[in-house]
Amino acid sequence: MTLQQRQEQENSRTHSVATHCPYCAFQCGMLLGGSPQQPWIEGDRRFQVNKGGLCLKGWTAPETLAHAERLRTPLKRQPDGRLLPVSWDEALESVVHFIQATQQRYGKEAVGVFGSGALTNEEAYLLGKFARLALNTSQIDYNGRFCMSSAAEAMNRAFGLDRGLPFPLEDLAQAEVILLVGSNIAETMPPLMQYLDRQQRAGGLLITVDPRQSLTARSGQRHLRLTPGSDAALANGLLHILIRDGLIDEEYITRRTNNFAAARAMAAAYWPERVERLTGVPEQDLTAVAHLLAQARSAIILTGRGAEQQRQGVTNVLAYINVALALGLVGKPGSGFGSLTGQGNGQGGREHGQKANQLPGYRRIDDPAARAYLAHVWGINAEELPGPGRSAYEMLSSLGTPNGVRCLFVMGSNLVVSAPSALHIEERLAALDSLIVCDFFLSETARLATIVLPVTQWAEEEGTLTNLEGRVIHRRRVFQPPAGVWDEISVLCELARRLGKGQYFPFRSAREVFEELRRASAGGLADYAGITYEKIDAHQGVFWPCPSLEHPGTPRLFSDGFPTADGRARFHVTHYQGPGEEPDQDYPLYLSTGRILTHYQSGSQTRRIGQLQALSPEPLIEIHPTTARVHGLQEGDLALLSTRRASMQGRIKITEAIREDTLFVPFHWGDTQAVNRLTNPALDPISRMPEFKVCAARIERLTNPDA
Ligand SMILES: Nc1nc2c(c(=O)[nH]1)N[C@H]1C(S)=C(S)[C@@H](COP(=O)(O)OP(=O)(O)OC[C@H]3O[C@@H](n4cnc5c(=O)[nH]c(N)nc54)[C@H](O)[C@@H]3O)O[C@H]1N2
Ligand SMILES: Nc1nc2c(c(=O)[nH]1)N[C@H]1C(S)=C(S)[C@@H](COP(=O)(O)OP(=O)(O)OC[C@H]3O[C@@H](n4cnc5c(=O)[nH]c(N)nc54)[C@H](O)[C@@H]3O)O[C@H]1N2
Ligand code: SF4
Ligand SMILES: [Mo]
Repeated sequence: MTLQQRQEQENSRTHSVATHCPYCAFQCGMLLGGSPQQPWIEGDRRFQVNKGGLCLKGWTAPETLAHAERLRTPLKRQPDGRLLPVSWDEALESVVHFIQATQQRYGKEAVGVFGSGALTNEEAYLLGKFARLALNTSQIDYNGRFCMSSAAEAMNRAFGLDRGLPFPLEDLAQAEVILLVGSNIAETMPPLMQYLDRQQRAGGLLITVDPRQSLTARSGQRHLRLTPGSDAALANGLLHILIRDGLIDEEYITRRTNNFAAARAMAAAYWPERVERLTGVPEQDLTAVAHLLAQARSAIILTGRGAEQQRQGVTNVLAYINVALALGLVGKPGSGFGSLTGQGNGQGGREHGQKANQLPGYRRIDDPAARAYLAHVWGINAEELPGPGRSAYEMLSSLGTPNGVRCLFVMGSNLVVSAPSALHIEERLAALDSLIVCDFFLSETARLATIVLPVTQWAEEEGTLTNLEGRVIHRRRVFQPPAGVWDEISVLCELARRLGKGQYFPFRSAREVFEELRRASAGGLADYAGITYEKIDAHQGVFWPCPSLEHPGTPRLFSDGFPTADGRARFHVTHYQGPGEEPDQDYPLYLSTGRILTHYQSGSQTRRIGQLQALSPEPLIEIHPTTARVHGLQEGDLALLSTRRASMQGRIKITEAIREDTLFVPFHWGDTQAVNRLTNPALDPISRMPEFKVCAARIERLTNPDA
């Protein structure tokens, strides 16, 4: 390093800004400086959550800022089919024209909005308001439906409130036993592992439940390698053993819960031999885990997408909550139940009104009092507010149909890669009158758009996000956005103005939107009324609910009661149903999907980062050695993977860590490498979550890859 280079680096360091990572819900604090072309980045040691740690995705995140493929001008589909640059004025005028033409012909509801857990609280709030007030449509939902909806519904039903972790992360380090269900933290939130490491160094036990002995499972003391889709049976089996062996907390159950009798009667049918047959988990392992949980002075049960992204995702989560309640864990320090939120703002993004059934502050759109309150804040009549709309997959399936959405506005999702049965979704998108996509890259979805609007990225805009603990944090702006790019707040306000609704969208900054969000959420379950940017900065974030400026925020929930009608938590009857598709002669294996360390979600960002792409250039199909042998497959072979819906090509990765009856494929790739062309869109009846985690599949060697 020359002297000049060293001096420049020192300059960057001293002029760096504390901000947060663009990706997952752990929202690591980072110091970012230099320039978009030559960024300087370091983990923020002063931020209590990650304590300086970053994963490889965080370290390389600044590369997206000055990326050569960055969109810098709006694009418009030409009569000859090409997407060509146009001015902002022409693009916005076209968007307004498309919206109005569709609404005049087919009614207000023919315009739909698809939002994202990647948006800041301010953007998510404004997008919900834009749909209801500027577009007058009920048709809005978001990609979090594919992520947190099962856990959210289950926690709402059992506890009366959904905050992914109802306790601070610090509690994880204090727990004697952690039961981690269907989550691979070591690859999906690596800096979170420091809490589990501390827990284990202090003598604590980590027990994992996963069909794969994942990187995370390997770091724990016990692993239950269950059959995909059998979580409810496993949890009911644990409850059965706890009751049988007299290990439940009778006093807690009587004092703090209701409906236990129904759960007890249900659990009677899950005797361990039966559970062993359903889950493949040996009876003695199940018994040992039940006893370890019961003997611990403090224990935490956590679920991730493994148990939640199923046709019975809500039931699965409720079944694990039953276990936590029977042990009296919920509301005790160092103990409890939680679900690990996924997207950067997966928590805040589900609180402020971009869900089909929701108004800001985690209010229900079908609740007359909530409607009256929001109408008052927004200065309209409650009758003008649309009712509940369709959930994500149902809206996407309706595209271009007679009563469906015909003009779709997408902000922050690459849904042709990430929605289930993706070929069907592609067909539906093609049937639209118009598709408008706001993104900073030409994602697989943006490639299909009528209009593409280029927007700012994380480090170029200010806003708040709510991390997996319910801690509201401040993402600061570090760099000027490139010329030609608008931030989402300006896009929404300008569109509203051109649609004749400008009086409701007078915002000039994220802070101004946040001021209205505070009022809109006041009195709701997710109450942000007492949170300000200054307070966040002074305290490394503020936990909601925070109803007043004097209020310190609420790191720990449920210590003295539950926000339910009777103040008690509720047990549920959680019978095991099995997955929507079981293996059969034609499709003899289970296929499960998920994530690997190097890529984020649909890969639209991380597949553009050289280092990450070089580490994982293509999807690998994980298969057990015995199964590989039976199918004549060797490491590195190209294989054809098929389900009842479609086929894809992928390379074989042989691993002892997976069950013999199961294959695992990450969903980070598009087009012919998209595993979502294969997945089953069967939906959970309550959360409308698709069954990403289980379907029936067949695998064969590809002798002629080009055919
Ligand atoms: N590297 C990386 N990190 C990410 C993301 C990313 O895309 N890449 N995305 C972020 C987001 S939005 C999310 S939602 C989180 C998700 O984070 P995780 O939930 O940790 O991730 P997944 O890989 O989807 O699933 C976790 C595990 O579920 C297991 N599983 C599969 N089927 C079953 C089953 O039937 N039962 C049980 N118990 N387990 C099963 C899989 O084998 C897998 O190991 O990650 C966040 N972090
Ligand atoms: N098979 C299978 N499918 C899955 C899952 C699975 O486990 N298996 N997991 C599901 C889960 S948990 C999730 S969360 C979804 C996520 O899937 P997607 O909704 O596709 O999420 P991303 O890949 O993050 O897509 C975000 C897109 O928006 C852009 N973007 C990022 N940030 C912003 C922003 O702030 N503003 C705007 N305007 N654009 C932005 C990115 O460039 C990218 O093109 O996938 C789901 N799909
Ligand atoms: S763990 Fe999540 S927030 Fe932290 S650096 Fe990695 S992707 Fe970013
Ligand atoms: Mo997610």
